[in-house]
Amino acid sequence: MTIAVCPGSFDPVTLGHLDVVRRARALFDEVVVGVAHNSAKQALLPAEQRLALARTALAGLDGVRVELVGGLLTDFCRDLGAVAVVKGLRGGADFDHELPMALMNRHQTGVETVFVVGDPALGHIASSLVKDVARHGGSIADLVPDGVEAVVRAALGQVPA
Ligand code: COD
Repeated sequence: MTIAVCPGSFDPVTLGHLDVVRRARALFDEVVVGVAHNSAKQALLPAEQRLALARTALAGLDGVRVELVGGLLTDFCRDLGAVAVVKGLRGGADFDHELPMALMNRHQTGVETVFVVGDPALGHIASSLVKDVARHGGSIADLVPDGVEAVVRAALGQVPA
């Protein structure tokens, strides 16, 4: 039984994330989606809301569950017995950003990072851009799973929660 962890901020979960999780699940017996805090980013949605949205979006995907990452990602992986971290790549900039983390994580506990290339049709989707589009009044309906747009708009103060 091989377990992999798909970590992210999921602020909010997008169709790009779902693509990465599905690709990870095709490689590993179980995928644990880890909703983490990115210290380099100020989150729009609180962790519990990011967790709930990711759980709803991934409900029904066999062999996939969603949990909060409390401390270090490597401790989370070790506690689960995960053999790999799976990250998605949209291009070279993603790889440059991810490589130092992959090296640091392997240095800490030996956990490997597996990179999957995302669907290029979703390569324009990033949570930060999704929030920018919503913030300026654009539609994000075709970028995020059902139910996410309303939560983002409420968090931005555009509609009642
Ligand atoms: N196509 C392909 N991949 C995609 C797409 C898309 N359209 N959208 C997102 N992804 C991938 C990203 O490349 C990333 O791999 C993953 O999905 C998650 O993305 P985000 O934006 O939700 O999450 P990030 O990038 O903010 O990552 C947050 C983490 C906290 C998980 C990350 O910073 C991390 O792994 N940190 C390590 C924490 C730690 O323990 N640090 C100490 C040692 S380094």
